[in-house]
Amino acid sequence: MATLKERFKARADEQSAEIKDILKKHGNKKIGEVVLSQIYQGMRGITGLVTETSLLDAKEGIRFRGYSIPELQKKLPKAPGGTEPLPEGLFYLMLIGELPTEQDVLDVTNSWQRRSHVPNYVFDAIEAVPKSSHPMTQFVVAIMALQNESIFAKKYAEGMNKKDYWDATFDDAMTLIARLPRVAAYIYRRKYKDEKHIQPDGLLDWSGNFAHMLGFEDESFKELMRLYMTIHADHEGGNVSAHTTHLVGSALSDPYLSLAAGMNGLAGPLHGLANQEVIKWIFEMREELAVKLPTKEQIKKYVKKTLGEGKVVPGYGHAVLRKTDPRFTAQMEFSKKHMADDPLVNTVWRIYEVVPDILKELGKVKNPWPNVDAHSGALLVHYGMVEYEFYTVLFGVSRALGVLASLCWDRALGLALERPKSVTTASVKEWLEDKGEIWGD
Ligand code: HAX
Repeated sequence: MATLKERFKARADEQSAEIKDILKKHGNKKIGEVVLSQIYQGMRGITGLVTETSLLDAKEGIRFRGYSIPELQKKLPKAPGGTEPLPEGLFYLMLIGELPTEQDVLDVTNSWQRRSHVPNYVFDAIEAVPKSSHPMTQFVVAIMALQNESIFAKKYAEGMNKKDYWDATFDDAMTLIARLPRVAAYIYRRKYKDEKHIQPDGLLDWSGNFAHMLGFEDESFKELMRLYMTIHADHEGGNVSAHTTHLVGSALSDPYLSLAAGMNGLAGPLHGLANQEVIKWIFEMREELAVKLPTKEQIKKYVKKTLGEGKVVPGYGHAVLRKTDPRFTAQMEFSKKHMADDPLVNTVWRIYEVVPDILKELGKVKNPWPNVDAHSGALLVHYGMVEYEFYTVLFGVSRALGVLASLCWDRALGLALERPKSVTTASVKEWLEDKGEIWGD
């Protein structure tokens, strides 16, 4: 029976041939036009990247290889007795493009188990930075320390044929994903649990084992981790973490260097760090109001105060989405099932009833609806994970699945070094006065 690597290679060869044909026939077809404001405004809406693993529709939300989150919750294999999808299955889907069987998922779990040993010098590297360092800083330090193991870097130094880039990238991606839960759990236990580390359990799936190493044995927390790791994995290619990983990888920086770069982007408050900002903001609101479950009126006042201080409402808005994020909805459904009476979760739901109207009133916010980060923290607090500075690391472990599956595709398709054109305002002014071109090489 073909291995995951062999299946991936077969799919990639098929796709490469298809792309060659498409480019031969349609390479000069226009895909849209760019207006001046877009280059000053974060390249919003400019189609300029190929990412095979998922596609974001502004109204529908994310689809992974054509499947929505509710569809994946039904169709992907589950842990024994569980109801949430195993992220191993999503990784398989993103890589191969087809839904996996139970056996395919088991094979991924086993492969990650076999590759999961973290060398001691990685823990030493984490120990070398102060405990007070942000968990995302420690996480990136760990990824950089793991880079010593890169097969891509080693083979490139030995003189690898470009036809083999995908092979070394695949191995690095698999090994890196296998090791991330261990280093993330180490950082959590080091910083928050008196350095009482927990050894991995080789009988558990990837997320179940992660929950175990973090110190959470409750089966419903393990289910939450499976859902969490699935829904945070990928959001097409233009978001900061995915785009950065792809950009750095396009210089043939190995998967470790590329992922570390992407994780530094995820650590920004307008991106992944928003998950910690949401809970910090709600905790501060509850403290100021001295209540566990603020009323809608109290929330309204607090939101207006936040906006008046020139801050954003964390967890709301999106650069592409124009409706409630289906990742928010999936978490809401989970909390209705497991913790419907939790006051913090109810606060999140009340905020959802109040914030969109206030943001709409501002007249400038393109998407007043909640994103993935608006809900995740409340679920974690429910199970006792109150250390919100750690939340973005959880997001990062999951995001590695998507961006590394994409990196395998980048190398298998031989995608080019990314090098868009930039301009200066002086050159724009000349162009506007018809005195010169703003594009060139
Ligand atoms: N609260 C207050 N103002 C907001 C806002 C919010 N939640 N969302 C957007 N705006 C403001 C913008 O700051 C901008 O104001 P200025 O013109 O004064 O600069 C204006 O509305 C237009 O912005 P936009 O076009 O609607 O949004 P962008 O594409 O520029 O930015 C962001 C998208 C997600 C960065 C933005 O909505 C935001 O800052 N949200 C809060 C932070 C957050 O939740 N980030 C996580 C996003 C999802 C994600 O990546 N998760 O990892």
